[in-house]
Amino acid sequence: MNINKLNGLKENGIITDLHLYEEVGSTNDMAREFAKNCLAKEDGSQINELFIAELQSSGKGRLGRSWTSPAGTGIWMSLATRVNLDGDKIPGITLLAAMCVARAINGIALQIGIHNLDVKIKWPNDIVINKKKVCGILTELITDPKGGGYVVCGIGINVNTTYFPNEIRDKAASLQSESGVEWDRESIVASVISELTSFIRRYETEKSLGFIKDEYNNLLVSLDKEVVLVENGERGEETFISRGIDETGALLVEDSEGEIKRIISGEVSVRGVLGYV
Ligand code: BT5
Repeated sequence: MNINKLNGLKENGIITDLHLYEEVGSTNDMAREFAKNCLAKEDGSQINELFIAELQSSGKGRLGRSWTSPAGTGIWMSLATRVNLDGDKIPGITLLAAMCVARAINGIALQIGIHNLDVKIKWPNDIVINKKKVCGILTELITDPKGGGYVVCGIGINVNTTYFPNEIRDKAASLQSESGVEWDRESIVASVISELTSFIRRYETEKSLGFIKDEYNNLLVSLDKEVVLVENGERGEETFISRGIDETGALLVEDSEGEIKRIISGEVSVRGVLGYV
């Protein structure tokens, strides 16, 4: 990662500081430590601090899962920012981040002359290309007892990765594997972070995801398709039709009687009837 190409983020006031590491356990853990210190010192109301690593030795997924983060080929980054939002609004930040990643990939693809990349969002926290996962997002909250707190939004993007371990080979992909060309990691970081910081500020004011809803739903891999629900690792028998998110970020699914059920991220996940997507 070329730090000089990222200095603009700081010079333009988009982030307050950038921490770039060769190797860490997890950038989310670095960002959490930082946020906890700010909280202890009651010092950080304007914080937008970015942590990036070339390699994560224990990258984290959700629910104790791990995130494969080999050296130099991907973007492993976490944004720590103070938010004035209640806890139930925090999962919405994952949806904002997914939207920013999808936009960044699509925008840069056009600039470099790629017109047919099938970039989709798999609610709530994955970006897929050709139905394979290229990005995962892990949002955590460090609560302030006085209200709000710090959000750590961790984003992992497989950019120029060409080798995946056996466990994820069938479902993982990278921008390079799906487009056949190398991508500039710094341009993606700059695009995602400048948009994400402004989306988070807007979400804080509006307390609703209404401003991304339509565009998000257009990018949704499952929209108007059959899905099954997975609860505590168990695939349900019943099939539903995915109808996209509402303003709160819940996924609406319709059963065979036409009844709509709201799925809150974190409680249940959604799979295509034939597998992961
Ligand atoms: C996620 O969890 O997708 C959240 C991943 C967040 C990673 C970022 S990197 C920067 C920051 N620092 C961290 O420590 N984490 C964040 P989940 O939905 O639970 O998916 C995890 C599952 O994705 C694993 O169980 C694997 O099946 C699969 N997986 C692991 N590594 C992958 C990779 N590099 N590409 C695609 N799939 C992967």
